[in-house]
Amino acid sequence: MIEDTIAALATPPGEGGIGIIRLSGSQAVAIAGKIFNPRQGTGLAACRSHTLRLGLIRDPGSGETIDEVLVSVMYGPHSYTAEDVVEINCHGGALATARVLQLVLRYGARLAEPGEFTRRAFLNGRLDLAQAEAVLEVIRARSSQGLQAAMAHLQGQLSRRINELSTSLTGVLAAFEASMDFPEEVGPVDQEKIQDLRQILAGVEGLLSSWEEGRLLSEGLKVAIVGRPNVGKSSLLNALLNQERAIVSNVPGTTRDTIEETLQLGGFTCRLIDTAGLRETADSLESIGVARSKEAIATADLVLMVVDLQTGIQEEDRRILDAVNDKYVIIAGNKKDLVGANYDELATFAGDYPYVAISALTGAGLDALAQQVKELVLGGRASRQLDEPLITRVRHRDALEKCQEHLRSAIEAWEKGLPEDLIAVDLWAAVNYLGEITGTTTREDLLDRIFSDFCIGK
Ligand SMILES: Nc1nc2c(ncn2[C@@H]2O[C@H](COP(=O)(O)OP(=O)(O)OP(=O)(O)O)[C@@H](O)[C@H]2O)c(=O)[nH]1
Ligand SMILES: [Mg+2]
Repeated sequence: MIEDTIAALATPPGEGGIGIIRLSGSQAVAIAGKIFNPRQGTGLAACRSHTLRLGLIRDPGSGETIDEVLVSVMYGPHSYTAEDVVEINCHGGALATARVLQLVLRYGARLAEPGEFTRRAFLNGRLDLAQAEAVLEVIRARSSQGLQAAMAHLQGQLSRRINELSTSLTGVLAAFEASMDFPEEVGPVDQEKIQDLRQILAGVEGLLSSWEEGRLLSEGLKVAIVGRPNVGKSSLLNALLNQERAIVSNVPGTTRDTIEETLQLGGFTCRLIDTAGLRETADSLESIGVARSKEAIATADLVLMVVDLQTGIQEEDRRILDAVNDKYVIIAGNKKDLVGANYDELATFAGDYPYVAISALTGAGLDALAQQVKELVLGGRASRQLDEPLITRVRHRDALEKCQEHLRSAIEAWEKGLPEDLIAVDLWAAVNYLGEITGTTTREDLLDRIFSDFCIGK
């Protein structure tokens, strides 16, 4: 049981429209009641759950009025932490909120540690660990796709899948335990169970296969805009940003250094990198730029290759495409405003790569480009989006990989006819790794690490 009552500023510090002091614990209502003077009616203790009261916060020692506030009371277990929660909504001044916080600390609350409210929600069983982590994911989401995945996690989509796998695995394990404990009565483990194990393994592998997409969602996509000089790379960056960020000129070799900006493309957070036009050059500054372009290409998740529809495809374009062929590539035929609507040459050049005709000048085709980014990253898995969970955290991937190893080794041991107790050891380990994800088998130090990433007050 958690004994003490914690408190913290739950809104960002500084000036704001509102500043909230949040309390959680068995004494939350009593402590807030000591400093709160209702405008009308009875004190906080008589307040119904999930209602608001208007009143003044007064320092009982000096009698000084600190702020006029709205106080909400949410009795456990129907609250964020599953404990009694009080939120004091102050006028958003830095000093007033600090004074209110001081008062609740003086009257018996303890300052909360980072993530402690959410940690309590986990410890009280209102959220499992994957859901608690999803709270942070929701807060930090920087793209609509990322937010969608985070909300699915928060609502337990991943946890349900993990629990299903874990339940099946526990069933197999129980069969082994029974066979080991009562060999006479039960006999050897049924061959059908290895089929179950293979299915569980396939489930774990399915989750792992979503990591690539999940990683791109959580970390953002690094997109390099590459192409010959003067094809309109910087113009494209500016057009996507809606801002004159990079210098544009009709002199080939304008961009000498890489320029990086973050923006949303197709629902993904992208770090867009404009690079120096790629060509053989004797200019030493320009050749440094070209080297940097190559570096940007090497570390990019996606290459946006720009070609010039007006000049048409040239030998240099083919060389560049050859150099980027191990990446996700989208070919953008730029300056479509200058040519007719015949894109045969572009299509032939693109071959199997997706392509789109655009104009950085008029903005034509940019929506289609964003759509292609989305399709390419989702890799035709758009249907997965809604019902299949996505792995977005390194911690979850690591646990799943460990689980996968032990499952494989258990299946292998079985096929070799090795003893049951040996197989059971692997199965136990596999179950435990699944449990680490949802927090059923998680150690204290791991919890410390996870929740220290949160801000105070969450
Ligand atoms: N008509 C037309 N002109 C464009 C378009 N995009 C770019 N341009 C022009 O093409 C020229 C080169 O554009 P930049 O964006 O500087 O080309 P870049 O690929 O960044 O060139 P470097 O930095 O030299 O490699 C400029 O004069 C632009 O105004 C377009 O869609 N239509
Ligand atoms: Mg440029």
